[in-house]
Parts: sequence; C-alpha cells; structure tokens
Amino acid sequence: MNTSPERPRLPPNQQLVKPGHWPYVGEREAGPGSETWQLTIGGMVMDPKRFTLAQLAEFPQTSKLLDIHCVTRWSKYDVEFRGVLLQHLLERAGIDSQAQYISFVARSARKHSTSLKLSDALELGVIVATHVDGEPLPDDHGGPIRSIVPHRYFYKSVKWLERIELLAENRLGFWEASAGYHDHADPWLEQRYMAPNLDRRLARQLIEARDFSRRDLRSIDCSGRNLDLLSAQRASLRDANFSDCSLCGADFREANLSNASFRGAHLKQANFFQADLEGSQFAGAVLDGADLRNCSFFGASFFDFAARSSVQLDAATQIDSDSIDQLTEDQRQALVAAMQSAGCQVQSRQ
Ligand SMILES: Nc1nc2c(c(=O)[nH]1)N[C@H]1C(S)=C(S)[C@@H](COP(=O)(O)O)O[C@H]1N2
Ligand SMILES: [Mo]
Repeated sequence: MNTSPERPRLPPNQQLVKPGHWPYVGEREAGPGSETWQLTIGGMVMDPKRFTLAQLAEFPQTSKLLDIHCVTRWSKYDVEFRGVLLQHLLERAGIDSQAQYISFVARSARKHSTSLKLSDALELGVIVATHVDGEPLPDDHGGPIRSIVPHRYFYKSVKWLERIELLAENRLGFWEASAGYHDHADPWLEQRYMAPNLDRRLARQLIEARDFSRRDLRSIDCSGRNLDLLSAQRASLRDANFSDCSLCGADFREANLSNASFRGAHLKQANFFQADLEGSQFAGAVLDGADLRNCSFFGASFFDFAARSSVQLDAATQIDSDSIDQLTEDQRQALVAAMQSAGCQVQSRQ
C-alpha cells in the first residue's frame, strides 16, 4: 500500500508480476519438526512465550493490504495478509529495556533468518501472518506462519516462522550475511546490496586474465570493458555491472547473475545455460547466437520501454518457454515478438 502521496507506488526498477502470479523465492518447504506448530518468543524479553496456532488465533487479528517488492525486481500489488501484530505478541512477553534488534528465525533446512531494528519493526507494523487473501497461508509461501514486514524488500519477511528473538546487538540474516543483501532493504531507496568489499587489485587482475569462474565478485563494475571469451562459469556475479561490455563467447554457465546489468553489452555466442538471471537487465544488448536455456528469468528485462531500448537477437539465439513464462507480461510479449521477427524458435526445457 502506498503511504505517502508523493511517492510512486512502484519502487524504482521493479516490474509487476502477471496478475494472479506469485513467484516462489528461496526455500520451498519447512524443515522437520513437531506436528503442532509453535512460535517461541525469546531472547531479551521479561517472560519468554510459546504460542500455538490456536493461541495466536485468540489475539486480536489485523489485516493489511500490502504490495510485495522482491529484491529480484518483481512486485505484486494488493496482497491481503492477516494475523497478529508483532507488537501484541511482544507486549505479552515484555520487552527488556536492553533489546535493540529483533531476529525472525525459520524452521527450515538452513535455519533461515532475517533481522530488523526493533524500533523499525514496531513502526512498520510487522505482522505474524497466518492468512493470505482470506485463506490459510499455503505451505510453499511460508504456512502456517510467516512474518510480514511492510515497506521493505520481501526478504525481510520470513517463511515458516518458528522463533522471534530480541537482541541487544544485530545478528545479520541469511541473505544479508551470505549474499550481501542490504540490511535496511528500503525498496524506494533501492537498498538491494551492501557496499561490497572487493579488493580492487584482485578485481583488476581477474579482469585482465578474463577468468571469473567460481569467484564471488558481487557488484563488480566491469562496464565498457572488452571481456570477449570471459570465463565466468559458476561465478557469483549478483549486481555486477557489465553494461556496454564486449562479451562475445563469454561463458556464464550456472553463474549467479541476479540483478546484473548487461545493458548495451555485446553478447554474441555467450553461454548462459542454467544461469540465474533474476532481475538482470538486457535492454540494448546483442544476443545473437547466445544460449539462454534453463535460466531463471524472474524480474529479468530485455526491453526498456521508456528508453525505447530493445534486445537484439537472431535465429540462433536459444531461449526456452519455461524461462519466458517467468517474465512480466509486457516483457514476455515483447520478447516473443522479437524472437518471431528474428526467426528464432522458442525451445523447450532440457
Ligand atoms: N525461510 C525462508 N524465508 C524466506 C526466504 C527463504 O529462502 N527461506 N526467502 C526470502 C525471500 S528472498 C523472498 S523474496 C520471500 C519469498 O517469499 P515467497 O516464496 O512466498 O514469494 O521470502 C523470504 N523469506
Ligand atoms: Mo527476495
């Protein structure tokens, strides 16, 4: 929901998902545990608590109509989440005066978590949600309980919420620590990633050697360079800037290129087989003969409609139908039309 009149509803560089679509991101199922779900509230509280679903249902219920904004550039409007205001649960447990942060921990294979400043959590009106659009939360979207943090990127909303912990010091969450996602996560400020601490000399050496394979080079800025035949298999290149690069024959197989920019890049014969291209940008790029099969395309864009900038491809460009279906409707239609006029066949998934 839009709270301030001067702020546009769609945050910068986000795209709306197709109506009725809700992508799955990250983990897909809860970890093993007891039959009856229990939510514990612990850490710096006066009186640690444990609530079953039935007990949560006895609290006053709050419902909020919210817009979801995922860091991988998809947004979804008007999702109605219902549950208990975090504040009501914390009042019951009693907040210790030393508590400054709050961590939300999942019952999941990797004990997924994320954290907020406690004052932000209270101001934002976080809800411990059990229902979406009038139905119990489905398992694969975090049922039976997930936290919902309004007005932050969606990675701040933990699926399969099992434990809420109040802390004196911050404890970075899973994505924040492992992928460098921004800890504050305000979509209107585009707080997607923390400033990386990439060694400049090492970066220069790797660029000269044209070998990025298996390296973590998040947010590397290579714009405008000649990196023909770059080897970047399985590299972690989230948020990397390859705009206006020459990358003919580059090998990006299985690389993580979430939110990378290839605007205006020359990618003739480049290989993206099984790469993660969520939120990546290809407007103005040349993809003649490139292989983009088995990629993840959520939030990816090939057209910048405002700048009238389109991707270029030819009959030898390879893209599969499953990837195409992950695009937003306007991107999908434009890509299909561009493929048709280039005589490029839609492939099926391998
Ligand atoms: N337990 C858990 N919660 C999680 C994640 C996860 O991998 N595990 N991913 C986060 C991210 S990055 C997003 S965008 C949303 C995705 O929620 P959805 O799959 O219901 O769309 O969940 C967030 N919460
Ligand atoms: Mo996300």
